[in-house]
Amino acid sequence: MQDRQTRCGFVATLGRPNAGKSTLLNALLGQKISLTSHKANATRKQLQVIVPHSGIDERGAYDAQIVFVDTPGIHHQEKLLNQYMLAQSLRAMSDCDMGIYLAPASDEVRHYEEFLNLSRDKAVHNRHILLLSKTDMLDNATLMRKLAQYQPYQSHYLALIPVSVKRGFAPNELLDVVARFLPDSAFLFDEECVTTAQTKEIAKEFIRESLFENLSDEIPYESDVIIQSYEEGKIERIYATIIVEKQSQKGVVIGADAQTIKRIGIFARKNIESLVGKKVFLKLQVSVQKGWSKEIKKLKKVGYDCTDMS
Ligand SMILES: Nc1nc2c(ncn2[C@@H]2O[C@H](COP(=O)(O)OP(=O)(O)OP(=O)(O)O)[C@@H](O)[C@H]2O)c(=O)[nH]1
Ligand SMILES: [Mg+2]
Repeated sequence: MQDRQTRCGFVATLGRPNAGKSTLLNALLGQKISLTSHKANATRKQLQVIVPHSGIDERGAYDAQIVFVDTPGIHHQEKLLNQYMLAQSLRAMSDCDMGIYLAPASDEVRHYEEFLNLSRDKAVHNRHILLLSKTDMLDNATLMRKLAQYQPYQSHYLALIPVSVKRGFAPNELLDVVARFLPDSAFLFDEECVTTAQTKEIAKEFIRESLFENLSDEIPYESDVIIQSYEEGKIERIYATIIVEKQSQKGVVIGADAQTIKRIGIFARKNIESLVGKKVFLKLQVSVQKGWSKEIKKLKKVGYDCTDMS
């Protein structure tokens, strides 16, 4: 009997803000690891999610380890943090073996053209699956017209797949297609490993997600989270600081009778508890750090290292 092949590779998940990248990765893994939000620009740095998959195709029977790299939405803004976010996406385009570009079904095709231009000299340029996402938002006839509009670009993409993560999503069908293009390689990670991120980093992201969920206007964009300490034990004890730009924002985050910060804490704690499978004690405080996102040195303290942005 022939040995099963092993395949392993890095797959950048790319697209404009709010395209559904992080939601897709959570659905492929079957577990929430990446923060998601109805507000755009939620993901700020790369996150690796490792999905095992086995199958059989024209190359033979295989066991695969697919390392999906979640990235911030591709957008252009002058602020240093936004430049860092774009650099994270560009780096994934260069470093990964292949990509998945998510184009929401309601998007205009010109955005895909912009991606092709941006990725011109990158590894994923002609090595990506074009995923038409959020197809549940269109009727069938419109979806067919949309698919036809992407046909002229077929020399650039490996496959064109319509997907709705919210309705009738079949992860294995997409994983089969991804695995077909993965390099032959031994596994790079332990088989039980689902992410290269530390639990502490994911906890930070879940608290940030709660800021996006519970606060409006500019505050989610002008705030971030620093985990001061993460103590493992029968109960995980997490002490974290929410940093904001202005004194007035601190008041909003805390809220009347501290009701808002309580809500933020409960929402985040539930997600962290599901992740670690244990009770979590989460203590949040708020600190005003004016200009925290405007200087390289300050951003580094919050976890965004801009020193070698490409
Ligand atoms: N209707 C519909 N909504 C979806 C689908 N997939 C994701 N969404 C929603 O789209 C919004 C954005 O999802 P995210 O996964 O955070 O998008 P993202 O591309 O990671 O966004 P950024 O990190 O900001 O770039 C959320 O409100 C999701 O619930 C889908 O298949 N159908
Ligand atoms: Mg995201």
